[in-house]
Amino acid sequence: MNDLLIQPFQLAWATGALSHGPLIRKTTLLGDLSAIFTDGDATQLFPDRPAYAVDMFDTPGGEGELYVGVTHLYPGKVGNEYFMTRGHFHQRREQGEVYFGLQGEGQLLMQNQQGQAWTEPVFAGSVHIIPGYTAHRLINTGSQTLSALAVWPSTAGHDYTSLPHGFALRVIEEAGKVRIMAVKHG
Ligand code: PAN
Ligand code: ZN
Repeated sequence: MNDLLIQPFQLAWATGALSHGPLIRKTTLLGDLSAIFTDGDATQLFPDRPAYAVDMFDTPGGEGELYVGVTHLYPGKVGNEYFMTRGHFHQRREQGEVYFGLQGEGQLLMQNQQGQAWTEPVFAGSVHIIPGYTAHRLINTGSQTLSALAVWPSTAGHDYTSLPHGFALRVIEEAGKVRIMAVKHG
């Protein structure tokens, strides 16, 4: 076999489009996210509107293996709160992840197990090292799609239930500006 004919997986850095590999796409609708927004009821006005899509290469999992995926988080707000991903700890808490900003602008919100939360701006070319034991969520504060590449251990798993009070910071629009605010009880 001629190795030169084998195409590697490909990522279009400017858009986050993945190609040349078996792909899985998971779309999350606004209607699935009522629990995470302050004005959760407002998500039910447009329950079928896609909030974000995650494309990932359908590669084998297992101990020591990595998954590669791109999140496309669409622009929008629920009330004054920007569209965001559900956010999670990894089931295997010690396992970290790396995010790379590709297009758009937003924030990566992180929170440790002691409840301390912080954000990093996400933009084309930004690199984010998410430590182990740290929950993470993307927020789109711009008017374009926010796309970020992620690489994480395939055994990490996603735990969506261990932030019963949510994250301790919220990202809202106030007087036309992005504001990151602390919330009581997270
Ligand atoms: C990402 C996230 C993706 C969607 O691939 O899974 O951004 O966010 P939620 O999983 O919180 O809905 C990742 O962090 N993987 O581990
Ligand atoms: Zn993750």
